[in-house]
Amino acid sequence: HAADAYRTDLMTITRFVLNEQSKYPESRGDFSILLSHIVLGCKFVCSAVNKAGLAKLIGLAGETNVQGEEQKKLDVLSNEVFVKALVSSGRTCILVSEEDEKATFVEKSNRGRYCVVFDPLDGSSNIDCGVSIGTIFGIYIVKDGGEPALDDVLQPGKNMVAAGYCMYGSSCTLVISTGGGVNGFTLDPSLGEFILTHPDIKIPKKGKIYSVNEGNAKNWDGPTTKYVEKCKFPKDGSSPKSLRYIGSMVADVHRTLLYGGIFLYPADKKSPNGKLRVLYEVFPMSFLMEQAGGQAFTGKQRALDLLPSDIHERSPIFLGSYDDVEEIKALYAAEESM
Ligand code: P6P
Repeated sequence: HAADAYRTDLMTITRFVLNEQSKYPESRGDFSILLSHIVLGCKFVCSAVNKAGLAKLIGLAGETNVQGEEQKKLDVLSNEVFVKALVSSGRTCILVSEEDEKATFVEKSNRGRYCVVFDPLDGSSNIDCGVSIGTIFGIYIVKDGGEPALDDVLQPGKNMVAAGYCMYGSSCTLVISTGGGVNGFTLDPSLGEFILTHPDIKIPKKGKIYSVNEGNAKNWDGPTTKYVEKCKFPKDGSSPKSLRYIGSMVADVHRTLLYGGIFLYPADKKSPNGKLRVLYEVFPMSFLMEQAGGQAFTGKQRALDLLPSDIHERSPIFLGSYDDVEEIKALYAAEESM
C-alpha cells in the first residue's frame, strides 16, 4: 500500500513528468529538463526560506522592486536563483518575473522553446512572521517562427502548457498541472526529492469557506458586496460560510484547492483591476483550478480567456469550487443585464 510504495517505488516528480511526457511520442524531453530546473529553484528557495530566521536573510534589502514594494533579501535571492536556473536549462527563450520590470530574452545560443512567467516569492510581506509563502509559475511555448517577442508571453492563460506553485510552509509542497489534471508533490528533505503525495487533486464541487480581505469591503462593487453578504447571511437557511484569509495567495489557493470554497481578490474603487497580476498569479492559479474541476472568473469573463496587454497587468479574480464561482458569476451577469 502507500507506505510500501513510498519506501520502495518512489514516484518522484521527475519520474512522474517523464511518464506524462511519454504520452507525447514527439516530445524530446525538453519539458522534463525545464521542469527539473524549476524544481531546483524551488529546492533552493525552500532551503533559504527555512534558514531565513537563522541566516538573518529577513529584512529589507533596501532596494524596491518594480511594484514599488520594499524588497526583502529573500525576494532578491529567489529571483536571481530562478532566472539563472531557467536560463541555464537551455530550454527557455523569454522569462517574466514579478521582480523584474522588463522581460528577460535569453541569448540565442542558449535558447529553447519555453516562456516562463513566475513570481519567485509571492506573499513575501509575510516572510518575517513565518506565514507560508510560495513560488508561482506558468509555462507557454513560444509562437512558431521569428524572433521571440513579447506577444509570445502576452497570450491568454488557456494557451499555457503547464502551471504550478511551490508552497514553503510546514512542508514544501509543489502542485503542478501539465494539462492532464493536478498533482501534488512533497519535498522529502532527506532525499532532496519531491515525492507524489496528492495524486489527481480534484476540488470539491462546493465549499464552506470564502477567502477575501474584508478590509476592502468599503470599496467593493455591488456583485461582490452581495456575494459576501450571501456567504455571511445565507437566505436559504443554510449555514454561513467560514472566512479564512491568510494574505498569501499560494497558501489561500492551496487550502481552497484541497478543502473547496472560493478565493476572491475583487476589483474595488481604489484598484479597478484588483491587485493580483494576470500572468504569474491569476493565470497559473486559474489553470490549476480548472484542471482540478473548479473554475476561475474575472468578474467579466473566464480568467483563462483574458488577453493581457502588459506583462505586469492586474485583474480581479474569483476562483475555486465550481458551484461557488457560478454563484458570483450569476450576480455579475444580473448586474450586466440591469
Ligand atoms: P492584501 C501578497 O502580497 C499578495 O500579492 C498575494 O500573495 C495575496 O493574496 C495578496 O497580495 C494579499 O493582498 O491586499 O489582502 O494584503
